[in-house]
Amino acid sequence: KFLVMNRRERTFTAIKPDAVHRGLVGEIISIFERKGYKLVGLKLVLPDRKLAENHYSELRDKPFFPDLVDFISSGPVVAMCWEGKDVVRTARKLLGATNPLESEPGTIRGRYGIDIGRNVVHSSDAVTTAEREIQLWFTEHELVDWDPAVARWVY
Ligand code: FUP
Repeated sequence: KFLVMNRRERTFTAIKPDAVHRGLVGEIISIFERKGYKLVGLKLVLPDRKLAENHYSELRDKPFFPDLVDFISSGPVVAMCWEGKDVVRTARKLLGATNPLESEPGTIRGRYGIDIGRNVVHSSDAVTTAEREIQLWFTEHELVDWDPAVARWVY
């Protein structure tokens, strides 16, 4: 029973405006697809300040909060929901550390980021955070519950 639930874990991942501007959207989606995760939600959003503030509400007292909100609401964000085994923690590994000096070269941030404030991608830091962020960014009917095992046209 645990395994079944675990395999359906979902996370919220976002491609930030810097990465959209730099043409990294396909590359980043590809990394999650090839890792083996299933895309259940995908849209391009221009987040308003309210959404950006709400998304980062836990950081509201940090000195970089105003810049962070400006940045996230400045340009398109690709909002995604990925599903699969341990996806919350694995996605964080694929992203790499927040600080560019600590993100390993093989990770998304390690490969593409040099600035902590423009660090290419976001992904929920815990299962409970993921639930909150998925609800914040997606409506229920925007999440598609599909099963790759029933794709009868793949031979
Ligand atoms: P992460 O979960 O890796 O995105 O990291 P945090 O939640 O700690 O930070 C959220 C965002 O705030 C980061 F993606 C970038 C920004 N940030 C700064 O701009 N300066 C900092 O010193 C720390 C974080």
